[in-house]
Amino acid sequence: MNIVEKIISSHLLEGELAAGSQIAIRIDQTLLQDALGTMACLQFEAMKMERVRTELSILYVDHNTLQTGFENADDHLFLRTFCRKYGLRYSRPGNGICHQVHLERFGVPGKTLLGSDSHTPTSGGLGMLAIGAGGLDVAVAMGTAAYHLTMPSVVRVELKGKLRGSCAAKDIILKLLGVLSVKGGVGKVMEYAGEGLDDLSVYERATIANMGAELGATSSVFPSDAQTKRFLEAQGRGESFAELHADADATYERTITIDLDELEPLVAAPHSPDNVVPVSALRSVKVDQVCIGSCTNSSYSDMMRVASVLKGRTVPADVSLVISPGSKQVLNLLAKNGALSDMISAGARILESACGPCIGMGQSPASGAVSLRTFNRNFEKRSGTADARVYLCSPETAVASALLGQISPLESVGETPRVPMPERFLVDDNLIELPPEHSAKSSMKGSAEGSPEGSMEGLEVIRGKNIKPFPMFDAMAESISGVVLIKTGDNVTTDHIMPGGADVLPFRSNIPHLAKYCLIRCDPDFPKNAEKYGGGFIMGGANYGQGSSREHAALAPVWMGVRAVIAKSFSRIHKANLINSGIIPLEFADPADYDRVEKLDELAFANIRSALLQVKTVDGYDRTKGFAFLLKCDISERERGILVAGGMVRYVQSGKF
Ligand code: MIC
Ligand code: SF4
Repeated sequence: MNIVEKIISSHLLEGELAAGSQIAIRIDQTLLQDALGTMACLQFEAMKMERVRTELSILYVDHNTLQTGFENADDHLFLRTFCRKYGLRYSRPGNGICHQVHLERFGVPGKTLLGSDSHTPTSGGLGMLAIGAGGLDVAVAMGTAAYHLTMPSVVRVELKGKLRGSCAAKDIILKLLGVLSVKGGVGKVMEYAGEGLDDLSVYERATIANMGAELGATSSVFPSDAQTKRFLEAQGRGESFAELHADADATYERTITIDLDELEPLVAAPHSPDNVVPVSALRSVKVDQVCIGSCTNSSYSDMMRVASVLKGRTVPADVSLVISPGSKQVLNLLAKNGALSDMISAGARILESACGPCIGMGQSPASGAVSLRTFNRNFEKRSGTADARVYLCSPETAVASALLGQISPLESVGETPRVPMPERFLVDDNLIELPPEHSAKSSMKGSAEGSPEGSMEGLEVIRGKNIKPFPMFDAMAESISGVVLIKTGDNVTTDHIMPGGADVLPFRSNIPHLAKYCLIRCDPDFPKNAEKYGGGFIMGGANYGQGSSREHAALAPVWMGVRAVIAKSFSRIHKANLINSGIIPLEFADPADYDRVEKLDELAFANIRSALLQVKTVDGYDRTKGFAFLLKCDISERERGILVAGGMVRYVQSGKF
């Protein structure tokens, strides 16, 4: 068996290990972050779940840390009191970015993790099967310790040779993105193997696993080996180590080989992570801003390499360099060993350990500026500046470019060796609050302490003004009709559908407010049209809904009366979010029909409810143009039940999972 099959078979609750079949697996750990967590917590309550039933469930406050009004602080209080009542750990603002902290403090080889953030697979860097999902799926997993998914196929990525010179782990995943594109991983788990792994630390592996999300992959997994053991021991968690390798006769859908000896430093140019070009081709591009951090590249090793390059130098006045270390642990180590002082002296602007500029929470670049970032997404407008040009690269390329004022490889500022991991990290979990029953009986050392039991009655969840109730939607009607409210091209991201940023993110439990921003990045008239026509349909191209796991990209449309999204194809998480929200995901049986149907055409789907329950195809009719067309609805039996019930909350309320 390969590693993925080993982990799935030891967690299998339903189904078989055949790629494409429907399975349910046991979930050991769940992760929520604040931006999606508020809604997930409201859904958990709406589904009348009583307690978390996993080995470990945790909520991190890392996205909404900018407090320009009462909203985010209200959310923090709600989340903290929710965690106390229902049995979750609570990672306070200041403790760091969810994926970085989870890797450091909770990831366990061979275990399963479901997180309400698309970069949850970061913990695959230490041999976990870590999957990103919508908040509703995570809420259900918190209450039942189960998750339903399609058994992915497994692609083996063989790393040959050794990372050299200016190259970094980021260049490995950028290389893969260049080869496979942002659609290339849909329905797959990337499993890494080969001699190149021997020299890759858990942090470097985590950078690669993190950006598997940009491939659209369900997850990315590394073996658990000597590097993993060293990392866990340095974190004071040696007892969590378990060796995990693929069997010699393991089979894969295919193998992709990357020769590390041949690799060169790479950059993803605007506006997509798969728009990959060599640094050498971009050397004349002047940079205005450089941002180092995010859940992809904010580890201790990343920061130390950056600090060692900055030491004794000054960033030129026409470049703004901002650095956000990924966790309290990392920031504290930099403070203790003097590296932070090297950064500050060079002119770097130090931000708190949080998502920050990656999600448009501050540091928006100047108009038309070039911003070079070590992040994982460079979708248009995500930085908060509509005409900024955002490039993605490694910390090595970022720091050299900051010093030289133009895109440059590390070698242009001299020889700088990779920084070894410390023997022992600074371990102190004082910013992780335990639910009351744990604080009484546990020491926080291990990560699997058994399900919390006992009633927490009397503990009050505090709901400030910013916390709005979860909106309920109707069950599916027998027949539906309406107009095509928008027609988009390929690869529309959830950032297009439901933008992030400082002005929108604080309202993540306020769907009516969020609806005003829905799809305006594609068509400013979308909210107006949805209101005018009383809802209708969204028409998308290929890979519709790629990117973030935010289910608000489904909840806002359903609130606006959208009953179906018709696309050439969907991203995995967004498709699940549509179903969980009661929106029908339909695909053109003949992609040529995409060209025939136009914006504002009136479409009718007679007896769609019955059709969905019996067959996998749906008949559509374009009343404006007078032609019939066929659509596919490729979903599982369970998903059909969820859809016709009017979404997951109603489905669970009716006694099903
Ligand atoms: C992102 O990187 O887009 C986010 C913000 O972390 C999202 C989650 C969200 O929308 O809250 C993600 O990646 O899933
Ligand atoms: Fe946060 Fe950015 Fe990572 Fe999303 S991608 S979790 S916004 S750091």
